[in-house]
Parts: sequence; C-alpha cells; structure tokens
Amino acid sequence: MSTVSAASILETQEPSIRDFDVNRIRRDFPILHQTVNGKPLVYLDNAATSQKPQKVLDTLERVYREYNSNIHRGVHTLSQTATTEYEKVREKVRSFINARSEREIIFLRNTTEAINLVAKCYGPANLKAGDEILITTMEHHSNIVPWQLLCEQTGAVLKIAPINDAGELMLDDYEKLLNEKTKFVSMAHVSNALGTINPVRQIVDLAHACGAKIMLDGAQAAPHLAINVRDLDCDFYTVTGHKMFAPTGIGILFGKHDLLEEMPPYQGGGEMILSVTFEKTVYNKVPHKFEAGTPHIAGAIGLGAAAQYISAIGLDSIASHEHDLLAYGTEKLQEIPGLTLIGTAGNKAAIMSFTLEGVHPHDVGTILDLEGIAVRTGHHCAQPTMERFGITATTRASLALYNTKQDIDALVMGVRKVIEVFG
Ligand code: 7TS
Repeated sequence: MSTVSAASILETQEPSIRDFDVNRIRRDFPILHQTVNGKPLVYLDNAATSQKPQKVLDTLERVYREYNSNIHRGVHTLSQTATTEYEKVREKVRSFINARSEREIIFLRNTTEAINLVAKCYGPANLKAGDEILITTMEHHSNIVPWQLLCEQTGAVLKIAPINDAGELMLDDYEKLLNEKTKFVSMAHVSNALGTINPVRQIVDLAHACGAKIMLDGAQAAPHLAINVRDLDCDFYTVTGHKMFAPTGIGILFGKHDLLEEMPPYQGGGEMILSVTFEKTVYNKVPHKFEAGTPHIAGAIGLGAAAQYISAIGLDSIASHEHDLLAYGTEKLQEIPGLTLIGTAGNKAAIMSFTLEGVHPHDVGTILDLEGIAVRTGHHCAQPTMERFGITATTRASLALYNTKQDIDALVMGVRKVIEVFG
C-alpha cells in the first residue's frame, strides 16, 4: 500500500478529489472551532485520538434518544431496531475493509483488545515451546506485551525485526528472521511513533511462505489508507474506532473465518452461547462467540457512521490531502535549527515526530499548548522504538483530514517560540 502523490491524483480528475474542500470538512467537526488558552485550537494529536464529525455525534444522540435498547435479546421494537442497526454496521465494516463475510468482523473495545484476543485464543493451541513469534522494533506496546505474555505461557520465543535510521523495516534482515520455527508474525500497518507505512502485502507473503499466520495492527492505518484485507490476505487485522472519527471503546478484529471457527472463546458470558447447562455449554457461532456481554452498541453504530463518513469523502482524497500536508510540514520543520525528525521513511503517513536540541519534549508540548496547539509528547507507547533512536521521547504532530497548512504554520511558529523561550 503506498501513498499517492497529489499531482498524479489530480491528473486523474477524480470528482471526489477535485471536490475535497478542507474548510467544508472542518465545519463537520464542532470541536475544532474553539479557542484554547486564548488561541484558536490547532489539533495535531490525531494519532492518539481523532475528533468526531457531527454525523457521528448525531448518530450517537439518535441511538440514545430514539431506540436505545439491548440487542439480540428483545422481541420489542426498540430492541429489534437496535439489533438491526448494530448488525448493519458489521456489513459496513466488512465493506470498509473488504472482508469476505461479515462473520469475520468481531466488535471489541479497541486494537489492544483485538491483539490480546488473538494472542490468547489463537496462541496457546498453535504455539509450543521453541516456536517463534516475529514482531518489529516499531511496535506499539499493545503489539508487544500480549506476545510476551503468550511466550511466557507457551515457552515460545519473541523475535524482533530491526529498522533502519529512517525507521523503515530492514527487509533482508526480516527475511532472515523468518524460518520454519516462525509460527506467528504481527506488525503495525503504520507506525504510530514514526509514521512508517510498512510493506504489509509483501510481509504477508513472506510470512505465509514459511507457514506462519500474520496479524496486522491497523490502528494508525484506518483513517488514512484504504484497507483491503482480501487483497492483503492477512489472517487477522484490527482497527480501533476512536482513531477513525468514531467513539472510544469500539474497535474491530477481522479474522479469517476458518481460523475464528477453530479458536476458543475469549470471554464467557451472555451472547457468546447457544445453550448453557451446568453439564455443558454450547458456544455461539462466530462472530458472536467472541462478543460476550452487552457490547458498546451506540459505539458500534457510531463506528458505522464514521466509516460511512470516511468512505463518502474517499480515502484516496484523504491520503492525497494528508500527503501534501506531510510534505509541507516536513520541509518547514526541517528548516528549524536543532530540530531532528525521527522517522523519515520513504513511504510515510502524516505523522511528524521530532526532537529539539536542548529542550525536553514535555516542555515543547507545554509551550505549544499555551499557543493552542495540541501535540503528543513522550514515548508514544513505543519505548523500544525510542530506544532504537537513542532517545526517550519525541514531540509528535499527527495529522488528519481536517488539518491545514495554517495548522502546520502555527506548529512551526510555536516551535520557534519554544526555541526563543529556551534560548
Ligand atoms: N497500535 C498502534 C499502532 C497504535 O498507534 C495504538 C494507539 C494502539 C495500537 C492501541 O490502540 P487502542 O485504541 O487499543 O488504545 N496509539 C496511541 C498513540 O500513538 N498515542 O495514543 C495512543
């Protein structure tokens, strides 16, 4: 999957791209139109969580105003409406990531829960002592710790693929780490700390060639790139709703149907059963087997609205807009003395992580906040990535479809102010 240059896209004269109007898009996001510390808000913390468009806010309000009810268990009208709306989202999400069947879509809390589910439910039955799990140096902690737990449980060994100084996967080394002991591979589609877009299609083939199953962590991919799990042929893929304009507390796990069928349930409770006696419980079919308890009904319906919102604008248009901003921001930031970009991959999503000589990122973030600019500072839950670059933290500006060149200019002015303050 690659980002596309704005010029080449515009040449194709696709209507959705010609029509991309960032000012119109900004009007869809009420939260953006406020001042913070007396300055207009510049929201550049989208990799942590994105803002929500009016369409999603209205959808949530409608759920609670008009048909709030528990799903899958009531014969009454409200419950039937809630069930229908909730289940419709499974189809919307299926289409959004191009899965074969909506039975391959499991609603969960977030990406973290999805990775834990796969580690817990696929892992123990399929991995034994001495088997290897391969991840990379650029993973979020949620794509490290569940595998460490699985290694502790099974005696499997965690292997780490290296990255180069630009923050790109070193493919030759990656291939060398794959062998007949490799039983599972997991990798971020897009790195949250560096912005690197990994060559996941190629990695899936490499993993499968040595007989390993592969999980892709799409937390940072979903709002920026088109995801096509059928083309990718990955075994598992996960998306977290709140980074793609949906509410917090809702995400999805995609899994190939035959794998999900074989896996034991994640949690026991209501919804995940067909029948229960004290002697024997019969589990429900997938995906319900993995959805114990009352789910985040409104959240899932909000996720459907968010996916529709993204699709209506078009991921090509979004990628093109963000790619332009990334190019502009990279150029402007690089002009600042003492600023070092961390993560300069050739194929990158719109994330700009940087250090500033002599100034701790928390101080950068604090001063930017006084200017109304929201960025993330710290290790971004990717401590091993930081360690790879010999640092403990960065300042990270992460963009979304509603950001503008003016936002980047504000960031650049803010960073220059930081330098003034710190001499
Ligand atoms: N994987 C990646 C690549 C992520 O960026 C994140 C969250 C997660 C997994 C976990 O997502 P969750 O929804 O389950 O929490 N990343 C960030 C971040 O960069 N700043 O705050 C959260």
